Amino acid sequence: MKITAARVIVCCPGRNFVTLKIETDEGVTGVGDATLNGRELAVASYLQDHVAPCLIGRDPQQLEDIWHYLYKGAYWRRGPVTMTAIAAVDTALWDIKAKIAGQPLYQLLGGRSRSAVMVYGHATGADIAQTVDEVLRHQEEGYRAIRAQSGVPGLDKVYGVSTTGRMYEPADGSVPAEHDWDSAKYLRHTPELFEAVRLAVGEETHLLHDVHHRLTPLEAAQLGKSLEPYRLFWIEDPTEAENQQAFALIRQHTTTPIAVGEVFNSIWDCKQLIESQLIDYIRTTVTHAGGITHLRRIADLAALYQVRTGSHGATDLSPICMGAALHFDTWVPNFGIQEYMPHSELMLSVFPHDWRYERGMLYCGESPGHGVDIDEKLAARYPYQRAYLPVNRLQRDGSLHSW
Ligand code: GCO
Ligand code: MG
Repeated sequence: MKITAARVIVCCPGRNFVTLKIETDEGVTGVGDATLNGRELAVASYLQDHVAPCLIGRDPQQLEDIWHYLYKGAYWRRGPVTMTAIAAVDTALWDIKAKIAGQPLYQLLGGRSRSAVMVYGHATGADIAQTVDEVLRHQEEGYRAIRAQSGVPGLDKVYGVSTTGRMYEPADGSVPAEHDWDSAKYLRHTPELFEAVRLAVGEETHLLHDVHHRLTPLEAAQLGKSLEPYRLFWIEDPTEAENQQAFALIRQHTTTPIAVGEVFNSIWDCKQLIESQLIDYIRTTVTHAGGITHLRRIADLAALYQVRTGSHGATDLSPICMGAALHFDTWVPNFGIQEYMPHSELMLSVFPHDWRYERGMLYCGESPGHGVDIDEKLAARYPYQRAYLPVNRLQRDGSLHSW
């Protein structure tokens, strides 16, 4: 069997998605997600101009060799653009391999470790009262784990809080929007939020929170300590993670569990965090961390240190990523939780899929492959529209801060 084409499809059915479709001389095809929010066309070009010509004529079944060919063969290693492109190829090739075997993908990984995948949903509100209402609505809908974010008094636009009343979708505009930030205001507000939320939901529901890289290590330690009475499932990205050692300081001061890794793209980004047991959950995804082949290496390393998976699952990852992630989650022994931000009906119709959500759990399908495809005709009706993630500035003097 030989690869005959590798085509990049860029579409915007409400938000941008980049998809790679690999075709073979025997008619079997596979798809992979290559969406890197706000930098979509860089990955599209990487795939189209540099990767696709090297794939033609190769045996699609040799996906391990192709992974290393693309990783070592580029000479320039790692980075979000490269690793997202490699991930798309890897996901499409796993799809093809499983279709050839006539098996759902999780069977090729080692089979089923669980009957369903526990997810967390997003509850956001402009203030504490609205957030509590949203958390209760999610609880009634069957969610067992809920992420709570709320507006902060004195701050205009805050990460995770929708300004339109619709689902939160941060990428927008012909140039990046500007948000403002003040860590002291946030640190005063967040324990009050979780006191109210915990009181309202009772003890059984898991609660999560995303700090979005905004605190210093010491501030993050203060936050973790102040949230201990409310027994969170995790705080996510409490500080920037380039310096992995920084997490040691947070760890010394708090037992609130920590999740990191949605912006990581390789095992090297989290090696020290995992080996020194500085985190509890690793959030790397199929799409941004080199595909199933590389994510499996990360999960296996994590298992040695009792770190569990908690894959990123925002709407900027396409329904293809979700399909592949659910096969991975169904197999991976050290599964923790899966993020779930539902896509719109339109987005879902562009990506026909066999996975489904039911009362707080996601289920991968049983059809051969990862179970997701792209309707190219429909996708062609929604051309790319430039959109950026916001930038963030300190309220006190306008200095640029992590968003
Ligand atoms: C999350 C994330 C997202 C990111 C987004 C960036 O935990 O879901 O932080 O909301 O901000 O994926 O593209
Ligand atoms: Mg996050």
